[in-house]
Amino acid sequence: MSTEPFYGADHAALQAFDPEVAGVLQSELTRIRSGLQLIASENLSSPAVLTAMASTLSNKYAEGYPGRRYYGGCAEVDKVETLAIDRLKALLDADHANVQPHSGASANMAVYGAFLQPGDSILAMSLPHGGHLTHGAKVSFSGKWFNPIPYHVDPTSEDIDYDEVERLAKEHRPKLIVAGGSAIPRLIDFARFRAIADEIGAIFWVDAAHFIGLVAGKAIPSPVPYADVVSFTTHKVMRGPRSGAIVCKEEHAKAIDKAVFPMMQGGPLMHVIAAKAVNFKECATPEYQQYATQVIENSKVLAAALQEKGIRPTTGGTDTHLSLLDLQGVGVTGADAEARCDAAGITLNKNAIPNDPQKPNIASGIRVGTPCVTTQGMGTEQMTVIADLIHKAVTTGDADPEHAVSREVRGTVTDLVTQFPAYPR
Ligand code: DSN
Repeated sequence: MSTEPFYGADHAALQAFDPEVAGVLQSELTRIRSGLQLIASENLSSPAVLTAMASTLSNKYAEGYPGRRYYGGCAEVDKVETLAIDRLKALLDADHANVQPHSGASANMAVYGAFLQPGDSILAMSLPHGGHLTHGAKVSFSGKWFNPIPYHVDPTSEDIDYDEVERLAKEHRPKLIVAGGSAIPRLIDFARFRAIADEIGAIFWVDAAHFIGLVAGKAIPSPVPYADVVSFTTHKVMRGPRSGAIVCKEEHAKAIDKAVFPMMQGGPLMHVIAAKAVNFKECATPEYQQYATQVIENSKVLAAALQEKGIRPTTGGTDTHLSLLDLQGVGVTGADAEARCDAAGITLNKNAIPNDPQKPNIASGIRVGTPCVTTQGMGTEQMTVIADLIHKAVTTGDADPEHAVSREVRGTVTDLVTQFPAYPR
């Protein structure tokens, strides 16, 4: 193989030509390095993944699929897409994979395109109870073009109310049932969903965007044996490029491929597909599997330590990379907590909790995830320190970065990220 460097990621050229944009790239890296990143849906992808994205594959038009493209010159990108498909199928033990979705929302749109007609009903988790915008929210295409029937969490357990799912399924007989969302801390009972879908002859779709990285790392059970189709993003726990993908049963392969292209998308982003191929290779390593297990262990310790301090994790804890924390007990809103943490060098997001009395842009909760800090090498010992810092910032801090508590917490954050750097120099 040639050792000639391929073009891309030429920092000096960018700095010379466009110092304004180069400056933003540099200061974003500084932001990442200098604080704690606890947003559950973010991660720090590897230099190998970033390099594939900063490559000449970005130039290539390749509508179609490997071996059947609408453009010439696709021999090289065919190789990379085939690698990505084969690696993903092996990683998830799936019949069929489509690696072209540009994002999670694009992947989900293709699922609708493959199985539904406008006006069809879907049964999906309510957004304020932990679902996702693309699962029927009124402001999304999914709520405008389809008829969503929302299911909720049980008021006592705060976990999915499976009895309600079954009742609504029998009552409304939706064409499609979706499991998954953006703020579900517990494992999902895929077998129960499958049984409910089978009772009414519905398609069972799992939106695994949040947790597919844990499945890939063999840290939690897989939805693949149960679901007709599984859509996901590749940049959350999975740590790949900012993108999406779909796996499905062989019988749905044609419908999914046609729905991704030409129904919902045009030219695939071949540089991002190359980065997905790199990421899927990373996910198959023992190091990745260790990391996936550690993400959950860290998440459990962080949630338990916050609970001890009076910040209550909904459902009583977590089985995954995220916890959803109810701040009503400490009398602080999600919006204030987010701002106070931000001022103290801790990035997380306000989040509605089930039956939240606040509006979504204020919210009564925060969502906290451990993918980034685990990528940086932090373990359970650091999680108890982070719980102290969150508690201090939330309950006694201020949105002003110059406030004494912001400064004090930021000092400890600096110590942590110095010991466990993001993108070490
Ligand atoms: N915005 C993503 C999240 O934070 O969970 C979901 O699309």
